[in-house]
Amino acid sequence: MNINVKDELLKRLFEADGKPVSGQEFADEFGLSRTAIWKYIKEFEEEGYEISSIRKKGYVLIGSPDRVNAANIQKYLQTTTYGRTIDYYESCSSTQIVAHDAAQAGAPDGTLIVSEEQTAGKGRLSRPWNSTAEKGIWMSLIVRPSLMPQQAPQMTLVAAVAIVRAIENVTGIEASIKWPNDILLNGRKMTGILTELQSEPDRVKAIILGIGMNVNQDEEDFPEELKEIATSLKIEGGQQIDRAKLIAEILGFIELYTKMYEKHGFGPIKLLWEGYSNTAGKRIRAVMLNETIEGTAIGISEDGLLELRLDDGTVRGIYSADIVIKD
Ligand code: BTX
Repeated sequence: MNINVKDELLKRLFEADGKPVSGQEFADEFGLSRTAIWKYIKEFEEEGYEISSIRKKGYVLIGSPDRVNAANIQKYLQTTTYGRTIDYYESCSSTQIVAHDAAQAGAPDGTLIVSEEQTAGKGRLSRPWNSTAEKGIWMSLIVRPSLMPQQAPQMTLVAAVAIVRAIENVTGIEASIKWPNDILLNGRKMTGILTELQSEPDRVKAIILGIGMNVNQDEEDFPEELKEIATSLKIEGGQQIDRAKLIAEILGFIELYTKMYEKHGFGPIKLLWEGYSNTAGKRIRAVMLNETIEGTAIGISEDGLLELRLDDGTVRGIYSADIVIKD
C-alpha cells in the first residue's frame, strides 16, 4: 500500500508538469498525514529528484535523476499495454530471471522488469552479459501475444526491428541488425536480445524479451575482453542519452510490430528486417552447437530462419547460430 501511494505521488508530480501538487489534498485523498507526504518528498530528494515547496500551494517537481524508474519511463510512454506495469530495481541478478517468476505468477501482458544494474546478466547459452550500473538498458518485457509456440523465435526479429527504429527516432543514429539477435554500430555489438518462452503445447503463455543495450558507457566502462567487440550509443554518437525516453520509444515500437505480427503474420516484419540487416548477401560462417558451416546469406525465410547458400549450391535454413561475417 505504502509503496503505491509513493509511486502515485511521484506520478502526480510528473503529470502536474511544473505546477504545484497540494500535499494537503493528496494527504486527504489517501487518508494520510501531511507529515507522511513530507517524508515521501524527502525520500524523493534523497533519490535525486529536485522538488521545491511553495507555501500554501504544494510541491513542484523541478528535475528528475537519470533513472529508468516507472515515473521517468511512463511520462514518455504512448503505448496502450506495454510498459503500463513496471517493476523497477536499483539492482537485481537478472531481469530475465525476475521476469520468468513474474510471468509464472500471472504478471499481465506488457509487464516490464527493468534494473539499473544486473549482477548476473545473461546472454544465450548462459553466457555472461556485462550490465554496468546506470549506463545501459537492462530490461525484460513479458508479452502474451496470440501466437503458436513455433512463432515465438521470430519475436527476436520483431524486437530487433523495433529497437533499431527507436534508436533512430531518439538519437538519429542508424544501427544495423546482425542475425539473429545482435544490433551493431560500426561492426561492434551495441545491443543483445534474448527471447525465452513459457508455453503450452499449442499456445504461447508468455514470451520474455530480454534486451541489453549499451547506452551511456564510455570506452573505459567496458572490461578488457569486450573493448574490441562492444560499443555504446554514447561512444558512437558522442552524447548522453535519456534512457527512460529510449525505453518508452522501444516499447512503443515493440507493441506496434507485435500487433502487426499477430494480425498479418511475419511478412511485413521480414521486409522491415531486411531493410536493417547487415547479414543478407554476405559470406558468413555459422557456428552451431554441433556443426559449423560456411556460405552466402540469402536472407530470412517466412518463418525467420536464416537461409544460407552453401558452396555446393544447396540452401540451408538455420534456426540459431553465432554468425561470423567474412566480408
Ligand atoms: P549473446 O549470447 O548473443 O551474447 C553474449 C556475448 O556478448 C558474451 O559472450 C560477450 O562476448 C558479449 N557481451 C557481454 N556483455 C556485453 C555487452 N554489454 N555489450 C556487448 N557485448 C557483450 C545476447 O547474448 C543477449 C543478451 C541479453 C541481455 C539482456 S539484459 C536484460 C535481460 N536480462 C538478462 O539477464 N539478459 C537479458
